[in-house]
Amino acid sequence: MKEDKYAEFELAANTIRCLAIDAIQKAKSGHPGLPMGMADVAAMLWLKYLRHDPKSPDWADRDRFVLSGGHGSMLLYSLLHLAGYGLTIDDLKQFRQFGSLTPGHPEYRHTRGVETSTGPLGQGVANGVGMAIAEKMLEARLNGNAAEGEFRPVSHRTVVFCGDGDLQEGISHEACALAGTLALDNLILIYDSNNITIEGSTDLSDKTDAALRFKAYGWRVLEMDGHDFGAIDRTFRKAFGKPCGKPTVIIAHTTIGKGSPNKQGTAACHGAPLGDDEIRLVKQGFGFDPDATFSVPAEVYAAFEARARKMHRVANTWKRQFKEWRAAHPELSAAWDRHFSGELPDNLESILPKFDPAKPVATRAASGAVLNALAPAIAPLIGGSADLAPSNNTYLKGFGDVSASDFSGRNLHFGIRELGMAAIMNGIAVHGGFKVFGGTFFVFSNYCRPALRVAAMMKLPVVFVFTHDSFYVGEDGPTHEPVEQLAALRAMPGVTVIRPAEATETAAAWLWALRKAQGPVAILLSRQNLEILDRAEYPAASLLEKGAYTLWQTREGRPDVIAIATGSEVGTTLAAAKSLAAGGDWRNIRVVSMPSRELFAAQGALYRDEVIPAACRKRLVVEAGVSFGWEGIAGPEGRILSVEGFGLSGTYKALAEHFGFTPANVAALMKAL
Ligand SMILES: Cc1ncc(C[n+]2csc(CCOP(=O)(O)OP(=O)(O)O)c2C)c(N)n1
Ligand SMILES: [Mg+2]
Repeated sequence: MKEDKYAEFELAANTIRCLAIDAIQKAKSGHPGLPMGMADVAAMLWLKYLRHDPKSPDWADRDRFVLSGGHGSMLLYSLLHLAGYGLTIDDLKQFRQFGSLTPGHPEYRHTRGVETSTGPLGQGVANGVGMAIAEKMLEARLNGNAAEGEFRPVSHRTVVFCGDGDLQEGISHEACALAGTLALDNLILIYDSNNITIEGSTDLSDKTDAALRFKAYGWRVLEMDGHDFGAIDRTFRKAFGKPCGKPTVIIAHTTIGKGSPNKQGTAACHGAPLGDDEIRLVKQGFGFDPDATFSVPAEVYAAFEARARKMHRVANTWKRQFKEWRAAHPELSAAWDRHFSGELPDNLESILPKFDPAKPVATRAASGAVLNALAPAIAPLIGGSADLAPSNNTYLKGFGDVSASDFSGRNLHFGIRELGMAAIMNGIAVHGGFKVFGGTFFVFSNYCRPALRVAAMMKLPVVFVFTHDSFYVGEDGPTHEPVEQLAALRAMPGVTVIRPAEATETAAAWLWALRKAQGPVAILLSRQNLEILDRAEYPAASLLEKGAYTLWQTREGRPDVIAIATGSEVGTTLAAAKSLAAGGDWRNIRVVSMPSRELFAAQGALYRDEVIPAACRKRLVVEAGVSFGWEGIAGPEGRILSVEGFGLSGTYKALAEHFGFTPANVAALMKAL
């Protein structure tokens, strides 16, 4: 009897296993262990618990599903095929092939139903935490005071599959500790505890008691045999039942490669095709035709279709109730649109703070003023810092903190968890509803980098506020003074790096980041005060959008020398040029402010040649970082004033002298060209 009750799930799970191993065999590469090990859990989840509508993959209130171990992508593709997301058997046959909808690891916005790109282990877990945070924050904003049983437009969960690898990665600690602190009871993490990774048993490197670990984070810990359908069902009933005020981890004890008589339970099935003979044995073991490939029993399609029909009804009911809700709650309905339309007020320029040209200000402080001026007008704008808000000036004053007891605030306290922060930002961004920023010292952008890379790949318009952007940090010394970070960020495709010269460019940088960015933006800001450019005297700061512009020139006409600077070096370079002109130097010196190399590179050749004419070969580049990457702009006769080693400890004035970042030295370099 017991078996009969779950026969449908077992058949579905075995079908998933066979689709996965057939596709991997055909591709001659891939990872069968995870799909086979998690097939039972996945079948139960997708056939009975996950609330989603394959017919409307963008349904705002769907449960989010993340496969953090992206190497097990065939599990997800098999599920997407069976569930009716439009992925065909032919697509599965193209697994890992050029241009297919079934690439090696799941790719966001490439395959319908994939909620986030996964592959770099651990990040999917943090993405899931970000999704759950976004959901909670939307609940607090949009559900009003709907009573128990009344329609609540935001009421979904995030379900994440993770493996040993995801939990060995440090990022899982960062994200899960925060999830526990925020009591994200809308988050369910299902741990594929098979005790196997690539090199063999996890005993080789990790004897952590996962249950104790998650208990210590403040999670609810459930455990189950991941191959006992009765146990899975019971555990899910609990996990998906009434929220318990904590995130839930389900430790699923599983066998990697379950169903493969000679390879299950060993690392052999982690990441290599099983081989034709073994696949035949697997199918025989399931009572399937060993000669049939990519075969799906009619009952399995029928089971998934029945679930899809039911979920379609659920989604349609939601949509109908949502319409009624909109009519009954015009204010909440307007709030919904503010969060989901992506539209910004068009009067943003007029609400920007006015900076007094007589009062130098650090660009980090200018950024804080800009953020705080914009925040009241842009409700979806939320963010925080990795414990450096007072230094990063990222706090939105008067808008409250996000905490376990109140998600209505707009300030996130990520804790000292830069990588976790970056991956959580990605989760918030893919979830939808918010425009998110995160801050830390620029030197620690290295800690954010793995998730920033995925943000760039996913083209997520997240904004990084990186302050203390050069050796001008001063006394904190070389561990805190970025030098190679600028070049490193610029090397990453799809990231827009903006290093404003002063306050007015800082405001322009934020406007660009909020309005136009199609991917991640890093705004690099100074610790030290910088002279403000009086825009009555200089060209408009909005020229920042072109990446570079002529800021000043000795006189009209063809320049003899072009000095190109970014960020805090613009002021130094301008002072140098002016001192030469005032001293009667005959040369026509042009000073170019280049806040963003990426934006400049995106301009047409005409504009680029207008700002930096090919004919003018006497060029000086001034930037407080390594010269790497500037050679093309400096040209064969140019010079680059840079910092090639790590910084030093001392007052920033002493360091500026030491490294030659003074108007006198810059003027001497201009002269020597
Ligand atoms: C950050 C990162 N490091 C390394 C890898 C390479 N890698 C892919 S899968 C894997 C082992 C994962 O083990 P586990 O999560 O237990 O998966 P299972 O073998 O159980 O399928 C490794 C090291 C990766 N994808 N991401
Ligand atoms: Mg494992």
